[in-house]
Amino acid sequence: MKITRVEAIPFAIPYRKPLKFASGEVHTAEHVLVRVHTDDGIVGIAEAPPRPFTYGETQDGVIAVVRKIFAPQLIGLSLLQREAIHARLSRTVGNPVAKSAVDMAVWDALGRSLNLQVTELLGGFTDRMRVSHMLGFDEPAAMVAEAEKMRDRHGITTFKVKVGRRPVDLDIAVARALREALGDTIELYIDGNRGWTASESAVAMKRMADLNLLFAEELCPADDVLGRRWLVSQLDIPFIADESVPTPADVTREVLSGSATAISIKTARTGFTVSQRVHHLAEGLGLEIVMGNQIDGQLGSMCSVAFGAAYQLTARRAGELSNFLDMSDDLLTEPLDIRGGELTIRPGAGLGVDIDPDKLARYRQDH
Ligand code: MUC
Ligand code: MG
Repeated sequence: MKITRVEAIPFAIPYRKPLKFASGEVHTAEHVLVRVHTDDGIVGIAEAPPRPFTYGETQDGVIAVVRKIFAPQLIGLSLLQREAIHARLSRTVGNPVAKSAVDMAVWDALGRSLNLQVTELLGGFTDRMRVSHMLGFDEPAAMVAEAEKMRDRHGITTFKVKVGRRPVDLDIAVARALREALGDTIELYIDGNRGWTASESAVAMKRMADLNLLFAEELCPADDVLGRRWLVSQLDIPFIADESVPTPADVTREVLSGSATAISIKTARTGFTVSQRVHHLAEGLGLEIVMGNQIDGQLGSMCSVAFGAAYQLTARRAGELSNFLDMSDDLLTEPLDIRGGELTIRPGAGLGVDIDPDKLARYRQDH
């Protein structure tokens, strides 16, 4: 079970429907496939979705740090030495997406070596999660039509609506149109990606008080320290910290200072090893968790559901697992299928999914 090689392969797959939100937009999934090889011929896989507008990482940067720093540090270690692997990755500052993909590929390789599912190794609470779909910026009628399509085709009844950095009347009109068109049976919450100020957020939340929102996420920047505490103290629904809590220390700081009352876990930025720490911390602090989406492809979405299904706390709320549906294609041999509003773990070892070599050859950018 010794690591012999770590590969970082850039690939690009266009979106059929680009996702737009307050902090950026994504037209093409320019991700990195990480493969961890062992001396037994096992190959673990994971994908890194760089988000320069959130964490500063780029596709080129992910490849450089994996090839030049992480690979030489990990070769020769056993897959069972996950804490040693974590300690070596942690010597490098930042680079959360690159570290996470390496970490998750190690877990996938371990599962394949032991013939066990990753979700079983992590916790094995259940084999599925309810799905929440993230709706990017558009006109109200188009966002309602998208939500209805997701409900009718996939049974999805939880929606996260992107708000912020465009006219607040438009954001409120979208949330209102969704509630009116889809009724009280859907769950609805909003994510501002830091696009409003604290006072704009407070006014908008008052105007949406009758919409029965489930959560409000990252409406204003955590760096507006007192403004954010002031906002969170007056809300009567949980305020989710997402990009402001990329590490367990950030969770502790933001929650204990009153800047957040719930958190998003994204395996794309905390892998499995650090996501476990964040989960256990949140449980100890009594926080709700939503499994978030870093605009992941199918492999990344499988990583999210493998983690989310492993614990009661993460499986309780719908996870954001469906934005791969907006991509024109993907790399897996068997596409993921969301049915009855749920995404289920695959029965195979590790993450239970495999890369289609023809698709990888078509979309890889390094030849
Ligand atoms: C989200 O929840 O914020 C947007 C940027 C990113 O990194 O993740 C998405 C979704
Ligand atoms: Mg968010």
